[in-house]
Amino acid sequence: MEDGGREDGGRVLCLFDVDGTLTAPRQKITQEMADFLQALRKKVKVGVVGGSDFEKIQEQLGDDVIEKFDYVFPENGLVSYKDGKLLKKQSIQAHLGEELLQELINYCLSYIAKIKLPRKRGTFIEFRSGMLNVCPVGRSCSQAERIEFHELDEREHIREKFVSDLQRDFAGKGLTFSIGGQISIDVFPEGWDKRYCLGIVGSDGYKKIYFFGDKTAKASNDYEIYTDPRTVGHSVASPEQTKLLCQELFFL
Ligand code: M1P
Repeated sequence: MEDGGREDGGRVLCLFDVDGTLTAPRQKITQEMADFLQALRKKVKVGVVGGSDFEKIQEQLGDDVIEKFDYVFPENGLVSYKDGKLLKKQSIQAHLGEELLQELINYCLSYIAKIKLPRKRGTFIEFRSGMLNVCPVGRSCSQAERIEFHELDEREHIREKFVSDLQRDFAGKGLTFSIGGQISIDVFPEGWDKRYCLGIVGSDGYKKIYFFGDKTAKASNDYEIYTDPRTVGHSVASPEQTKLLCQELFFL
C-alpha cells in the first residue's frame, strides 16, 4: 500500500482510477491535469483503470484517450487497450450464461420497480462487455438529478441495501456487487474487479506498479487493487491531491 518513495522512471507503471481521481465524477478532465499526465508519461508508463465503459472514459479523457495513455482499462480491464490498440474484451454473457444473467436482470428490474424515489429516468440496467451496471434512478438522469439521487443515497443507503440484498439472494453464484460511482452498482463475476488489469500488465515486466484511487474503502471498487500486493496503493480524495502526490513522488 502507501509508500513515500520517489521513483526515477525505469520499469514503473502508474495506474489511475478515473472518477474522483483524475476527474470530478463523470466530468471531463481539466486541461491542467491532462497536461500533467503527459509530463508524467515522460518519466513512467501511465494507464487508467475505470469501472466505466470505454465510451464514458473517452467522453471524460478525450477521443484520443488510447493514444494519450499507455494502457486504457475500461470496465476494470475487462476491456483492454495497450499502445493505442485493443487487446481483448471479456464477455459477461458467455461467462455467466443466459439463465443466470436473466435471473439477475429480472431481479434488479423488479427490485428497482419497488423503490420509490423523488425521480426516476431511463436505462436502469446498462449491459456492458464484462459487467452489468445497475442504476435505480436511471442512467439517463440529468446532472442535477444525479446529484439529487447521490445525496439521497448518502442519507438513506439505497445502494448499500440493494447490494446486501443482492449478496444474500445471489450467494454462491460467483458474483460481485460493487459501488464505484454516485448513482449505480457494478455487477460482474468474482475476480473481475480492478485487479483483473494486473493480470494483463503482469507480463510487461514492471518493477513497480503504483495505483491511485479514491474508492479504496472495503466494498468500494478500488479496494481490491489498492490492497493487492502487486501494487503500491495510494488513496486520494480529489484530482488535485492526485496531482500533488505524483509531483512529490515523481518530480521532486
Ligand atoms: O467511477 C466509476 C463508476 O462510474 C460510473 O458510476 P456512476 O454513474 O454511478 O457515478 C459508472 O460508469 C460505474 O460503472 C463506474 O464504476
